[in-house]
Amino acid sequence: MSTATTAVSTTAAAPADKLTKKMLTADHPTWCPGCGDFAVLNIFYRVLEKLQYPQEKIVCVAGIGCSSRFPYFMNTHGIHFIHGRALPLATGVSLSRPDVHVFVFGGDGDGFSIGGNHLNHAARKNIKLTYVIMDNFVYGLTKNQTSPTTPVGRKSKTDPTGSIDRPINPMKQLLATGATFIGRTHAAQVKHMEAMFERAILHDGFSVVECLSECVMFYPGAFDDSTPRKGGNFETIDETQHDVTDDVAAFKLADNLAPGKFGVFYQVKRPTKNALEQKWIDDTQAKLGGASQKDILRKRFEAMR
Ligand SMILES: Cc1ncc(C[n+]2csc(CCOP(=O)(O)OP(=O)(O)O)c2C)c(N)n1
Ligand code: SF4
Ligand SMILES: [Mg+2]
Repeated sequence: MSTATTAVSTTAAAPADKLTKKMLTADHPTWCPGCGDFAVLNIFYRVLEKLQYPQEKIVCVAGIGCSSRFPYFMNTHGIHFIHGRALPLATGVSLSRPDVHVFVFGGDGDGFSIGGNHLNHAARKNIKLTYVIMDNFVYGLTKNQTSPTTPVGRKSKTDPTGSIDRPINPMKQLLATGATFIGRTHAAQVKHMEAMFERAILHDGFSVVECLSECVMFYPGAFDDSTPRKGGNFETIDETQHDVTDDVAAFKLADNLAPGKFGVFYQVKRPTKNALEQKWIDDTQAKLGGASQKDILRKRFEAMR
């Protein structure tokens, strides 16, 4: 696992080993006891154990935040990067290394606030990666500021009299980006979370899952209305009634966000930038009699002098 910002680790098991949770586990997570992020980590281990990707072919990238500490807890390649900048870095990894599986983790602030612009572009380009947004409706790491998903009226350090800004609607925002797989789940609903992660990972394109994950330290009870054991209602999308390829229907589904629906809002097939770019490289190389990528680049730079 990564031990320093921007360092990529190389600890990997022999490819023949069966991938287990023990092998995937790195540092002891430093989250507060009861933080929803623990369940996200555990389910991610479980899905990777099921998929059995070679350990050295897994890359976890994150920005900054409590949720963004994720790569430290994974014994895979990992990069803890700049706040809001995980996606551009992960884009580069995904495009340059077609052999690896790229995962991005972060919070609502990292993804929808400072990183919002990058989210648009990674999604519209349909970069092959899976992005899990651990949404706790607050900035946790910096100890309780209003985030883009904080409900109106909620008091925080930056809004001592209550937030006056309308929060974003994550599902509508994600639909507008052009992401080709959009799901929503809840850290307290582990079976559902597992199914969402697995479907997202198996999607060939930019897959993103918003996962409600309670910050027990600064926003306890934020998701009680969607937690049955606390009297809430966890309502899942019935895919016999909802056509996941219909973006207008997905927008309508996203109207109810308190507590909202859970499941796959949208999924379509569209060529990834990875595939399109590879074709362009292959065609160019064929046209230039099998020249190497390095030679093609060198020639291009010479022509620009
Ligand atoms: C460029 C930059 N701006 C601001 C910060 C301070 N900062 C660190 S994490 C964070 C927000 C974290 O909130 P979120 O992404 O929701 O993650 P959480 O801690 O809630 O999991 C902020 C504002 C920073 N590290 N870098
Ligand atoms: S501050 Fe909140 S989000 Fe951060 S580790 Fe603690 S409970 Fe989790
Ligand atoms: Mg947050």
